[in-house]
Amino acid sequence: AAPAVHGATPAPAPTGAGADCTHFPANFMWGAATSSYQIEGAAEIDGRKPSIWDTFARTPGKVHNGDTGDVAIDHYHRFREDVKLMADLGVKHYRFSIAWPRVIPDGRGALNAKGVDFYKRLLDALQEHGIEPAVTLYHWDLPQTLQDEYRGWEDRRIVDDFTAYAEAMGKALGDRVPRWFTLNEVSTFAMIGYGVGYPGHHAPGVELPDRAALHRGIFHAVLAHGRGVQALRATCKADAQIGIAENYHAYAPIIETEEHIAAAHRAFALDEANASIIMPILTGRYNPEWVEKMNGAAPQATDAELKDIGTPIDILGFNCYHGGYAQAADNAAGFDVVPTPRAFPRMNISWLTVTPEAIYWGIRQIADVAGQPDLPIVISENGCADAAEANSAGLVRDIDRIMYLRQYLGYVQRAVREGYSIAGYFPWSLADNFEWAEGYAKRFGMVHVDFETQKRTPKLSYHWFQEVIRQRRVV
Ligand code: PSG
Repeated sequence: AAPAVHGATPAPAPTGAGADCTHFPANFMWGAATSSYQIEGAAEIDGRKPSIWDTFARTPGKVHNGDTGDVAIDHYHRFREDVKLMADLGVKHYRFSIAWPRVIPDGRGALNAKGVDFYKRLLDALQEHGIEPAVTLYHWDLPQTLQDEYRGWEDRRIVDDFTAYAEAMGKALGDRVPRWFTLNEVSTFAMIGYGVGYPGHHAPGVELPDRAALHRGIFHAVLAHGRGVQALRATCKADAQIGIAENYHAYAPIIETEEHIAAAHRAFALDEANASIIMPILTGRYNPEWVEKMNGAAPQATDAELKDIGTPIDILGFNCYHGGYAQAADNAAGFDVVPTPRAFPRMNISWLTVTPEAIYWGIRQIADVAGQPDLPIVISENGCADAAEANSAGLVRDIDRIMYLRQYLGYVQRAVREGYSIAGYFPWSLADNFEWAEGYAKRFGMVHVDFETQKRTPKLSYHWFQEVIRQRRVV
């Protein structure tokens, strides 16, 4: 046996409820996150119809290795085991999404009771373990029928169809779900999916829209969000927290001086995704400076539409993976975005630079720039792919993920310490899953999944996060 080492006892769980310099507050929400198409499988079971992702993934050449979500991690049949993994992890919150084409197979019209029943079984299992659900209505699996009929988000009709879907889910599940997110990452599915056709939130073979059409699509999404909030508000429990999960773009000042902080704040306000999505949602208006800069491509909204887009929300989900840097500059805009050097550290997937400050500045910019210092923010996603190998006992030692999460969580804690309104942290993801156009080649899970046998094995990061939750600090 190894000799005893003095001072090697792990810190005890904290006793007080409040946050101090080292501990997160006792009521801080620790969770895990997933999405329907990425985990459920059961693509043709119990009346589910295809989504645009089924179509995309089944089109040769679109997804790495020809992978699809047909089976994924078979969560549809194995959700009890997955809930047990969450319970053992120690999370009291779970963010998942509802597959629209499972519950309303053609996107509008009659509810598919068998599809709704699946989510009721899942809610039952969560309740048995004391885990609170946080439900996303739209995590990119648009019913294919709506894409075929009117090109999905590009058409105004999507607003009414999404609102009706939100109302139907509020009625079916609203008595049991305390937290809701309307949409996941408008900026990703619109600007990347519709804008450049990758990672493919666009029907195959359909021509990509021009910039003005792209912004009409984004406009439909933010309007659908606002109307969706109203529909949920009308159908859910009075104290339900309703919001959106968005990966708005955060900018860190190159150095923390007054002038660079001001420059980063301006970079945030004028960023094309922020100016067209999170800012109108939180302020009920478009920044006139941005509208002018867009030279006719910004959306035209009536006062009534602006009011709907800006419908007050109770919670903001911040999906944060990386961010940009800005500096004060002697130009008309007053700032420069500093390009991330090409050889910057990355987390095993091309776009994921290690920029942990972004999570702090993203929280702060909601307070300082969007003018919402009291809006509770939860980190609704944060995570990375790993390149770790298993030891002889089968334990994936993903110290790369732990290194990444430690740094980001440290900056979340800085925001807590400084009094910003940050209420929870949901790493992406509970388990390895279908990583969109990357298929199963990129693993974002704290639990390893053998995609052949569906065997789940907690990775080292799972044990690390368990200890973070127990000690309520970055360990
Ligand atoms: C987020 C950000 C970028 C690409 C993809 C995402 N980016 O900056 O280039 S997707 C986001 C999503 C979830 C994914 C996860 C990891 O909500 O479904 O699996 O992040 O990519």
